[in-house]
Amino acid sequence: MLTSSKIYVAGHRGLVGSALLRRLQHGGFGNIVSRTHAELDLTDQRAVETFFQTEQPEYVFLAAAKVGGIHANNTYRADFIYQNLAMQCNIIHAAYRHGVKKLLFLGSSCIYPKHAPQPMKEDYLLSGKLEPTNEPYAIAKIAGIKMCGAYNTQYGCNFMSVMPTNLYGPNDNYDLQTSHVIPALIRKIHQAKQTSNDTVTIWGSGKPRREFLYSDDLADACLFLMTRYTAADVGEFINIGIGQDNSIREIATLIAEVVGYPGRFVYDSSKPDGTPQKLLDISQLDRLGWKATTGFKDGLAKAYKDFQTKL
Ligand code: GFB
Repeated sequence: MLTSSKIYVAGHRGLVGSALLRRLQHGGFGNIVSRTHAELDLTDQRAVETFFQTEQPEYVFLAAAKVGGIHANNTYRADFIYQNLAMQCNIIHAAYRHGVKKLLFLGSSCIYPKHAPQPMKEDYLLSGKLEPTNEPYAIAKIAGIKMCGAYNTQYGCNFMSVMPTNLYGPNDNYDLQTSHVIPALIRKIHQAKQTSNDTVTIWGSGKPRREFLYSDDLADACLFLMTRYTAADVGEFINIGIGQDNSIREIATLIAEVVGYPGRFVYDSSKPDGTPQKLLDISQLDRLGWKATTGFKDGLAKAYKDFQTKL
């Protein structure tokens, strides 16, 4: 991939896509194309085909997805499976038809079985039952991995799949009903501090463990893989994470420190815990020579700053 290459970032306004855009611009890549949702509906096959026909991108980052936290995944089950399957089908097929040189497909660590041994190695895929709260989303992401693999085998494409762990960073979704845990807790804890409320409610037991990667680190890893490796080098897909996790209770405590909130937490057991632990085995990525650089507390402080700019 050259700095003059034509690169399409699908989903450039989201948490991952916006980080990719920043990273590409920082790396001197100046020929980037993107479209907002209003300009191009990625679930519309004909519109996607016309876009590829007109723009002829050489490289594609497929970061467009219908995403959300545990409650959104569990509530909008049809939207999560339909929209994700449709978007990725349309983009991957159009990338093949228009001779895209390399495509990077972003999945999620929820593709692994609910009770997979920890840390989760790439070859644990499809070795057990999925977590029910996000099964439709996970099935769509598994289909994306398999689709990239099938196009590589049958048509000689170079479509690489990466599985990031849970993410956080600028441009996150702070809506309490649909967001992931970090933006939700940033908002709840900030509001409790502003209103001098001495408790904050945490969904579930606070015991599940999650690994969190800062979105700019993910973008850096994607660029590292895209510029140095082929899909064949990477295998079916590769995990991207930091190799460490924390309980939700510990994460809430860290956020309270960042925000400067002295109150305590109460737990709402009517809300689901989801997967008990999601920690990725990152030895493959480690062998290729990439490591995350943002410390968790620094990343949380940056995310809190981003939230404050949105107030
Ligand atoms: O981030 P989160 O929604 O997604 O929740 P998952 C992680 C954990 O935090 C769960 C708890 O145990 C939640 O019950 N939690 C505590 C909260 N308080 C809150 C809160 O106020 N809001 C939210 N959202 N959670 C998603 C999947 O699973 O992770 C997706 O549904 C995707 O498919 C994504 O894979 C990365 O980690 O449980």
